[in-house]
Amino acid sequence: MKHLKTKKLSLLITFFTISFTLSAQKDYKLWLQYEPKNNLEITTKYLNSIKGIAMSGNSETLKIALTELNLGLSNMLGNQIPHQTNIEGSNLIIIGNKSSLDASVQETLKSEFEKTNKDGFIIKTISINNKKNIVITGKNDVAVLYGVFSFLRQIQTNKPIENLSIVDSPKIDVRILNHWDNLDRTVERGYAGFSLWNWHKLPDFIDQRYVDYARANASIGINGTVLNNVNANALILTPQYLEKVQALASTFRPYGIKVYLTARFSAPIEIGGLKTADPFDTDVINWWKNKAAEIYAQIPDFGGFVIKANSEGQPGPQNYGRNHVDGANMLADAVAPFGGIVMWRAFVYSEHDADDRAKQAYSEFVPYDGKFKDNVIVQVKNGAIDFQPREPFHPLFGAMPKTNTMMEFQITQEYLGFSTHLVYLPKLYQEVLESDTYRKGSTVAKIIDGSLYNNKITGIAGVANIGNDLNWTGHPFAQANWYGFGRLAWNPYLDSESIADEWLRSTFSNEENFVKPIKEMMIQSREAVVNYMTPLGLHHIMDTGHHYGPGPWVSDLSRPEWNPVYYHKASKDGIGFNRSKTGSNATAQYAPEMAKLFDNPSTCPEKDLLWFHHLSWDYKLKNGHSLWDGIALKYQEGVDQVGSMIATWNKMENFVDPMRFKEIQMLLNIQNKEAKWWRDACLLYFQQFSGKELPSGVEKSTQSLDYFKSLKFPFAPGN
Ligand code: GCV
Repeated sequence: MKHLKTKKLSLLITFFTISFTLSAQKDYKLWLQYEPKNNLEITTKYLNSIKGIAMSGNSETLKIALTELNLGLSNMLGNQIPHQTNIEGSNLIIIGNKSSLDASVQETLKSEFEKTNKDGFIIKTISINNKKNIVITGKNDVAVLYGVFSFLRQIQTNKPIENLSIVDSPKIDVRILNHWDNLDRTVERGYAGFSLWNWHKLPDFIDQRYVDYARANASIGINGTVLNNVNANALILTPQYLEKVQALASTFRPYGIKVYLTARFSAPIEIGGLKTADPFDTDVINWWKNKAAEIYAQIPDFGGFVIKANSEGQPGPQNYGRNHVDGANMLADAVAPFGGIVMWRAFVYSEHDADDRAKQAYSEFVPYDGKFKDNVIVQVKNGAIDFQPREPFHPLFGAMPKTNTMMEFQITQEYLGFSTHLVYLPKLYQEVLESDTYRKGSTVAKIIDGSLYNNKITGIAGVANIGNDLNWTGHPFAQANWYGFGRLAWNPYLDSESIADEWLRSTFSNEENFVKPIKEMMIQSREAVVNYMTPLGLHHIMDTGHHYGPGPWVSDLSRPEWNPVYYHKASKDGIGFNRSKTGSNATAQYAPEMAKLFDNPSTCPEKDLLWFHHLSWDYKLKNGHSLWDGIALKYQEGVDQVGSMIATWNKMENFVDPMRFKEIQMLLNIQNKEAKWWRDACLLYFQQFSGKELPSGVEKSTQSLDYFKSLKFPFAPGN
C-alpha cells in the first residue's frame, strides 16, 4: 500500500515536472514554437507541396538554414522530409544562394533577383522540367536563411504555400540591437534579469543561449548587436575583453549578425595611458587607428562603434573644446579602412543650457549637417525628450538632409511599466514612423530608409529588452516588442497590427477565437499606458532615478530637467509645457506646416496638447470637457482599458499552456494595480492646483497624496 502511494506520488511529481518543463520551454522558444498542426487536412495540404528538400552549398549559414527547415517542418507537419542533392523531382524545396542555383533556375528568377538587394530573399514556386518546386534563394547565404524563416512563418501562420511569389528585401541596412549591458552583467534599464553575456566564462564557454539569441534575431532580420552599454566602460576595448567579444562575434556570424561596441571617448586615457582624448591630438588619433586595426585583426567583420558623447556626464570631444563632428570623424577615420561605421548619438542636453531640453539636440546638431564623414550615422531617439509613452517625432528627422540619420527606439520599457506591463510597442513605433514631417512631404520612415535624401547608410537601433530570464524579456508579451522591432527594422512600412497577428500565431495559437481578441488587446495596450501614465501630451512625470511609478511632485533634483515639475508645469493657472512660439518655440524646429499645426492649441493634435501648450484647467477640449475633466477621464479610461485586458485574457485559458496563461494573468493584475496607482497619485497631485472635483465616472483614491509620495523603491530594477 505504502509502496503504491509512493509510486503515485512520484508519478505525479514526474507529470508536474514534465509539464512545467514543457511550459517553460514554450516561454523560452519565443515565436519559434513550430507547434504541430494537429489537423490532418491542413497538414496534408502542406505536405502535398513539400516532398523533399534539395540544398546546394554547405556553408555554416546554409547548414543552419537546413536544420531550421527540418526542425520547423518536422515539428509542424510531423514528417521528416527527405533530402536530396539534385533538383530532380517535384514539390521540392530548393535552397541555395543565387550562384549555387542551376543556370535555368537563375534565369527563371532573373527579374526577382533584379528586385532584391544584398540581404533580400525570394521564395517562389516555379516549374522545373514541368514540375512544380519551391525555390528559396537570395544573393548570399544569410538571405537564404532569412527566406527559410519567412517560409516557415507562412506555415506557422497557416498561410497557403501552393503558389508562392515572395520577393522581400530589407529597407534598412543596419538593423541593430543596443544592449545597455554592463561588464558586471547588470543591465541599465533592464528588467529581464542579468545580461546574457557571461564575460567571466567567455571566451572558452559558449552558452547555448548565445546561439539561440542569434537564431531568434536572424529569424526577424536583425543583423547587428552592440554588446555593451552606451554609458561605457573602456575595459571592453582591452585585449582581455576583445578576445571574449571575438568569441561572441564568431558565434553570431553564421546568423548574419555583426558585433559592434560602444567606444568610451576617454578610452585612450583610461586604457591607453595617454594624457588626453582630444580628437585632434596625433597620439589619440593613432591610438584609435591602432585599436581599430587590433579589433579588425580578430573580428574582420566587426561592425563599428556607437558613441554617447558629452551626454549625461559621458566624456566627449567637448571636454577638449572640440565638437561632435570632430569626435565622430576621428573615429570614423579609424574604422573606415575596414568598412566600419560610427553611430554617433544625438541624445544630448546640458545642465548649463537654460533652453528647453526638447530643443537642445536639434540646436546642437543641425549646424553640423553635411559635415560628418560618410561612414558616420547620427543616431536619434524617436522623440526629443526620452522614450516617453508618447512623444511627437524628433524634429531632427528630416532636418539634416546631408547627414546619415538613424532611428533609436527603446524596446526595454524604462518609462512604460518595466516588464510587468503589457504594452505592445510596435504600435508606438508605427506612429512615429508614419508621422508626416512635411519635409518634402515625407514620413519619418522615408527619412530613415534613405529614400528621401539618398543616405549612404541607413539604420534602426532598438535598446534591447533582453536578459537572462527564462523567457528572455521578463513579460511573455514583451517578446512581441523584440519581434516587432525586428520586423519594422526590416520594413518600416509594415503595419503593427499584422505584426501582432503573425507574432500571436507563431507564439501561441492560430485559433481565431484567440488571435482576434488578443490582437485587439495588444493594439489597445499602447493607448492604455499613455492614458494611465501621461495622457494628453503629459510626459516625464515618472518617479525619479529608477523611473518606476508616478512622481509628478519631484522637484528637488540638482538638474532642472531631471525633475518632473519641469515637464508638466502644473500651477493654479493650468498645466503643460508651452513650446509654442509664445513659449520655448520648440515648434519652430519642425517644418513650417507642422510648426503651424503644433503652435495653435486648436489645431495641435490633442494627444500632444500638453507637450506643446500650457493651458488653463478650464480649457475646452474637442469633446466639450474641460481640460481638468479630460485629464481625469483619460486616467480612468487607462485603468478601465487594463480592466478589459484582464477580462479578455481570462477567457483564453483553453488556448494557452498553463504556465504562460498564469504568468500573464498575474502580470496583468500587477499592471491593473499600478495603473490605479498612477491614476490616483497623479490626480491627487494635480488636483491641488486645479482645485476641482473629479468628474463623474472617475474613481476616488482610497489613499492620500502623502501616502503616494512616501513610497520608496530603493531596489527598483534597471537603475
Ligand atoms: C544609458 C535615459 C536613461 C539612461 C540612458 C540614457 C541614454 O536618460 O534613463 O539610463 O543611459 O537615456 O539613452 O543614454
